[in-house]
Amino acid sequence: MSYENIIFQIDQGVAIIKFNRPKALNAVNTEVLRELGQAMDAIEADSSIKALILTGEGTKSFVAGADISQMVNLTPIQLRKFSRDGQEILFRLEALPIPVIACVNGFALGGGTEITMACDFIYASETAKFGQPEINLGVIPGFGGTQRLSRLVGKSMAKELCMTGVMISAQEAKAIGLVNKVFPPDKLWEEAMKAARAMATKGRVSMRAMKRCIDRGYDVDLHSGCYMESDAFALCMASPDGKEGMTAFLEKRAAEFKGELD
Ligand code: DAK
Repeated sequence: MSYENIIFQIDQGVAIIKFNRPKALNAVNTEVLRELGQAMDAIEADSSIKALILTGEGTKSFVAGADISQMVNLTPIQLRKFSRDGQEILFRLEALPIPVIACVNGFALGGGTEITMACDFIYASETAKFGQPEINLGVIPGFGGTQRLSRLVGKSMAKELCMTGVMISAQEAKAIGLVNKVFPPDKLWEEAMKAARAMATKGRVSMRAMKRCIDRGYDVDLHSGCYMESDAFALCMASPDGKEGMTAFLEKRAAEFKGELD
């Protein structure tokens, strides 16, 4: 499979997707969405991939939003498709059974911030900037921004960011709970890889169950979420990985997870 607008690599079980339109600060157009879909197909089909990192090519930008020069020429029907395709890709990203880190090396604006919020967590460079500036263009976020931001940082903070359209620094994004960790630019990639590699050694069955419980449980009441957790916990215990993890502990050795999903 060939890619022109993203770079897709696999490094010892860690998949890497780099947005690769540096001249347009990695703005997302319909081609980027199509290639992301292809990369997602490849990740879903390869059980040796245990973690994914998303980042931007170059030093200036993660993704500076949807490509305004393309969007401005789309008809309302094409725009609805663009928005639904973007939302669909982000649902797929969110539902991957592996951990996904957004490694934000610069601007993450509009669609850029929306992509980071569909990842499991965000590591950012000290130089990164986040924001939902769509209001400055006379539109609103179209890839789930009005929905995911309020769930992550609360309704009033989401309203302030979307209604003012201001950019915030990585440190501010960390203070409101959008970003997990902030690193100097030259340490960001190393730290993201370190976290991805550490998670890649964990059991695939428990990682998938954990992610589903946290994501699906977040949208239901506490009792329903806890029932979901009990079922998933019992399934993990019954799985070969669960047995291996417990046995390895009792035998004082490192666990060797096979990651059989069924
Ligand atoms: N789209 C297209 N090109 C972009 C771009 C973008 N979002 N952002 C930057 N570029 C291009 C610039 O046009 C420029 O191209 P050239 O002039 O060199 O050809 C090049 O990247 C470098 O940008 P600047 O010269 O502007 O660089 P600066 O360092 O001066 O400024 C900046 C960097 C990130 C502050 C600035 O470029 C900027 O404000 N960019 C726009 C950021 C933005 O507004 N992002 C949100 C886009 S709207 C929907 C679906 C989706 C969405 C909405 C609705 N539906 C279908 C309903 C999502 C919307 C968005 O994401």
